[in-house]
Amino acid sequence: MPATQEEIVIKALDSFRIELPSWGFANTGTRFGKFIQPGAATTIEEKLADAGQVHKFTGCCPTVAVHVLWDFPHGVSSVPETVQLATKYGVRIGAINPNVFQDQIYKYGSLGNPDPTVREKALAHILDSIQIASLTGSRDISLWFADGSNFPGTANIRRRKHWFIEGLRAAHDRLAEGQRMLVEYKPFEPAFYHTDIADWGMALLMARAAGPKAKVLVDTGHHYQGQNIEQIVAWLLDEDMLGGFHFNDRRYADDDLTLGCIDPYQVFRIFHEILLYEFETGRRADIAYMVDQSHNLKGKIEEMIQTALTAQELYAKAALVDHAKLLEHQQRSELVDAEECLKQAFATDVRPYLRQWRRAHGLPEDPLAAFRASGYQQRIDRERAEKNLAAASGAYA
Ligand code: AFD
Ligand code: MN
Ligand code: MN
Repeated sequence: MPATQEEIVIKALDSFRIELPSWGFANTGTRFGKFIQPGAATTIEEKLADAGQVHKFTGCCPTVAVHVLWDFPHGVSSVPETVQLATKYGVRIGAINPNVFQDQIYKYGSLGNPDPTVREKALAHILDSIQIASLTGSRDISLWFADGSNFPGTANIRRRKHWFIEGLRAAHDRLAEGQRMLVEYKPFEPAFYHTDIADWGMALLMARAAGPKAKVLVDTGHHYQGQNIEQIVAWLLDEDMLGGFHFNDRRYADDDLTLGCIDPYQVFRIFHEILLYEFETGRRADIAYMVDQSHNLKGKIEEMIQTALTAQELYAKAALVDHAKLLEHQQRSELVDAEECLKQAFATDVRPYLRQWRRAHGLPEDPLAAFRASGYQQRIDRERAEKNLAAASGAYA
């Protein structure tokens, strides 16, 4: 007896989890300024409390990615308290994100800096982050580098490639058993002439050179217009080199908008390639689904709830593709029938099944409405307004 649509979706949702970024709850902005929100989180405790709300109402966000400089103000010594705070708010610490892009010493790069003392400092920070990961029980260290240059002729691209491989290898060799290093790529910004790890090919080569515990991290906003992201995903899956995602949506560049707000069909196609890989190989893709968004204008917790619910909905739709039928149509180049396998699944209204899953897990059928009714946002707006508005006056100083 074939599984019903509801059974397929429920099974997919039971295994789908997406990790929240601590930085998504804090005041963020663009290089043109920040719009401060009264209830924004300003401490790691507040970030974990807010993330705990998203998980409480959605049931699919049990872990929180943290940023070492921003979330561990006292470095390694603040780890035990942070781990306790995560437990207090019903979440766990997830990926550890080193920060080798905002200190003044990184003006000309971190692992790619021509000054060996800066490269050493960047490596030391990454090694500290690996130690933090061991203390928090995190599996992944997510490495993003802003390194690059703004003007032709000012950086030796090949030498920087070698410095990066040297630094990544040294870091890789200090990974504990079970830990992974996720190498993220980005075509441009903040560097506007060349970025040292600019595309999936460079990240793949860097990860391969670093060692077997290194994989590629695909940030959906880190691609040129028109790039076929799901093709990159299919290649990395086939090479067993896809470590995970930083999900967001974009209209033009690394806009860090709400997942699915611009192109939900692309997210569906990414999930489809992963689920087709699992169907064809019989292997579970060991992928970290993570959010990486800047919630500059919407309410931060509301936007995070929107993101989690959209991710669940698109993953559920992708789970409804009839893979056996699709493979047959592909084999016979029956183009319309093959395409219809995807379009039928994408067009399926899975919201009744999502509501069923939530009921079965004691969750509100409408998580956003339930959060709004909880009064949590009004409370934190009152409690945090003074320090945030003080920050607002400072933001324009
Ligand atoms: C910025 C970068 C990159 C990185 C993130 C968290 O573009 O996506 O992963 O900050 O450090 O969005
Ligand atoms: Mn990212
Ligand atoms: Mn980004």
